[in-house]
Amino acid sequence: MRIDIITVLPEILESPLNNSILKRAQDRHLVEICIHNLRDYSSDKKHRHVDDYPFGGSAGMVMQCEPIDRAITHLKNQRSYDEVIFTTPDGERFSQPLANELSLCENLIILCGHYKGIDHRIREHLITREISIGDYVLTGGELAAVVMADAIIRLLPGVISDEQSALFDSFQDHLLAPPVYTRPADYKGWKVPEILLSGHEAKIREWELQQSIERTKRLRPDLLED
Ligand code: 6GU
Repeated sequence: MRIDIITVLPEILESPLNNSILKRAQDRHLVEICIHNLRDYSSDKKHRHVDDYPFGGSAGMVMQCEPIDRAITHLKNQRSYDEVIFTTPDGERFSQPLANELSLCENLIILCGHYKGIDHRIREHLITREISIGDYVLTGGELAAVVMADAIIRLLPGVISDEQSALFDSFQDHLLAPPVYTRPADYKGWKVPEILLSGHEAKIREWELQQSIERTKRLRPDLLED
């Protein structure tokens, strides 16, 4: 998979995408992440501006068509893309099923929203999918792009060491994960549940499932309604 991210703030994306599991995934060529500075596509060679005042006189600045069109066209001339995603609080809600779906794509563009918004003609003509990560407003779409890229990349085959582990995630089966424990079995009198020390494999799996169901009923009953 290849993910191209277009942003005015490349620095925000660098660290989270170039550490730990996402870094290793790139080193092992399981994913290619390319970050593009939108200002490189500005026709204003001196100030490299990419935004302008909105028509109609409202407050704030709006990202212009031209730099975005040039950036996206430049990428599309090199390969075909499954989706051109725009991160925006008024988009479709990001979720595990959507991460699963996007993880099957070959090439993705993510355009990070900023300022007051982007010229609506970009959304009409170039964007294929508008996605929000939740009902709250961030200063920009960069953190949302990182969240989406992380959720998608960890699903790619080989990215997570235990190939099975993504299948057992909370949400994949509409259940929260059971609690986990490690040594020591008794820490200051705080004891690990007996069953986990018993060695009865089948009983332990049954206990974990019961824990998952109980935690889901108590903490996220909405997950069981679907
Ligand atoms: Cl994608 N962008 C911004 N600016 N705020 C958000 C968001 C995106 N998703 C939730 N809040």
